[in-house]
Amino acid sequence: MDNVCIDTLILKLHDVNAVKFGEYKLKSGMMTPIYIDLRVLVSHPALMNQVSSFIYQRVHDEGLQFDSVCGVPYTALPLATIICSRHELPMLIRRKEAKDYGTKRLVEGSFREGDTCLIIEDTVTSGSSILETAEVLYKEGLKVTDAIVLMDREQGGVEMLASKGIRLHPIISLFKLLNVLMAAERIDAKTAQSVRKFLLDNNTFSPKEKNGNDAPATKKTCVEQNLELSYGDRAELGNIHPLASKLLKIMEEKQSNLCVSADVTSSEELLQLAESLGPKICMLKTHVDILKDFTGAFSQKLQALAEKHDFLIFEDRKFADIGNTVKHQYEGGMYQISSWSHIVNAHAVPGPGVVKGLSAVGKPLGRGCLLIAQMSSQGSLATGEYTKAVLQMAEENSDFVIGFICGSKIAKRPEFIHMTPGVQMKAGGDLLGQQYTTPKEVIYNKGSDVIIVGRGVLEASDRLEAAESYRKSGWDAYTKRVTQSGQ
Ligand code: 5BU
Repeated sequence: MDNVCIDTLILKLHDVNAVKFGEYKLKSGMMTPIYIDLRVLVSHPALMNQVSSFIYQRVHDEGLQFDSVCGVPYTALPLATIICSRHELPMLIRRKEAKDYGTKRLVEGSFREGDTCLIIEDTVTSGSSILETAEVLYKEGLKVTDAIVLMDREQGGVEMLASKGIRLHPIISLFKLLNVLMAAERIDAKTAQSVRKFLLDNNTFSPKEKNGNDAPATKKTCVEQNLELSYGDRAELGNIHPLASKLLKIMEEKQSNLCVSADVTSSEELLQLAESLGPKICMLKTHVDILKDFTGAFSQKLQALAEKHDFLIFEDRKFADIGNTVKHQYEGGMYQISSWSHIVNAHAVPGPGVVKGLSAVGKPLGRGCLLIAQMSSQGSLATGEYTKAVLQMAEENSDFVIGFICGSKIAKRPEFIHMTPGVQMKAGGDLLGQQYTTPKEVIYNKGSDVIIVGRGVLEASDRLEAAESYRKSGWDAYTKRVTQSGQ
C-alpha cells in the first residue's frame, strides 16, 4: 500500500462526497465541521472494491489471526462481505435487533466458543460502535482482539478501544486526509486548520476511565505517533510562545516559510525590499549594523511595513557577551534593537546568562530569541555536543527562546521553530566559506521550518520573481513533508 494509493483513495472518497465540510451532527449529538459518510460507497462499486482491497491488505500486513470476520452494521457490512467472499473467509453477521421468531440469535453464522472474530468498521469517532458489536460477540463466547477501520476521526477511538483490549488499525486518519485534500487544493488552509482544531479540542476519550489520570489525550497522541503537525496546528499548541504562534500563523496564512535576508547597505533600499517582497515573506532578516544611514525614523518605517504586509522582523545581531552587556546592546546604543525587532538571535557560548540578559529586556516587550545551534559556514564549531547543549539551554528558557538557527530539525518539541540560512536554488558556496543547500533539502529532507535567503534573492535580476520562486519551493517542500508524515 504505497502513499500514492492512499492519497488517490482519499481524493476519490472526496469526489463521491463521502467527505463533507460544513456543520453536521454526529451520532453522539456533537456538532462537527467534517462529516464522513461512507454509506454512499454502495453506489460506487469500483471504489467499494478498492476500499475492500485496502482493508484486506491491512489485515494481511498486520498478520492478524482470526477465525471469522464481522462488519459493524450497516455500512461496513457490505465491505466485510466483499472481503470474505473474495478471500474465502468465514463471516458472521451481527443483528441490530434479535428477531422475535425462530432462533432469536443476535449473531448469524457458525462459530465455536472461544473463536476470535475480526471486526471491520467504516468510520471511528469514539470507538463505541465497535465496542457495542464486540460486546454482542463476547456474549456469544467469541473473542475480539483487533478491529480495522477505514477512517479514524482521531478523536480518541484508538485509545478507548485499547483500554478495552481491542487494537484498532486505522487505514486513513483525518489529519492525513486534511493534508491530502489541502495539497490537492480541494480545501483551503483555513478549513483544514479549523477542522484540526476541532479534532484536537474534541477528544472523546478520557484516560481517567482507564488509569485515573486526567491528562487530555489527543494533543499528546499526535506528537507521540510522530504525526507531523502543520504550522497552523503548532500555532495552536497550549505551551507555545505567543510570538512563535504568531509567526506560524503568518506562515500558514501567507503560505510562506521564506525569510529574506535584507543584506543591503542603504535604508532606502531595505525599505524598498520590505515593500516589494513583503507579501511573499513570513519574516525579514536585517543586519542593522551594515546600514550606512540608520535612523530611528527608518526603524519606524520598517515596523509599519511589517504591519502592512504581515511579516516579522528578525535582527540577526548574534549576541555573544555576558548577560549585563547584551542587555545594553539589545536595548540601547544607536540601534535600540529591542524597540523594533520582533526576534533576535544569540550564541550560546557565554552560557545561559546571555539569554537571561536578553530576556530581561525582550520578554516584557513580547519579543523572542533564536539560539544559534549550528551555522551554515564551512568549519563551524557549532556541532555535536555544543548543539546538544544549545538545545538544552533553549528547553530551560522556552519562555523567551522560540527556536534555533540550525541546518536541520534538532528539537522534537513542535513549539520550537527551526530556521536555516545558507539556502540557494543550487547547492554550493561562496568564496568566504558560506555553504548553500536547496529549499527542498532544508525543508523536506532536513525538517527545518524556515528558509533564510539572502543573495539568492538579492542578486537576482528580478528580486520579486526570485522571492516568489523561493517561497513556492519552500512551501511545496513543506506540504510534501506534512502530507507524507505518519505513514
Ligand atoms: P546569503 O546571501 O543567503 O548567503 O545570506 C545568508 C544570511 O544569513 C547572511 O545575512 C548571514 O549573515 C546569515 N547567516 C548565515 O548565512 N549563516 C549562519 O549560520 C547564520 C546567519 Br547564524
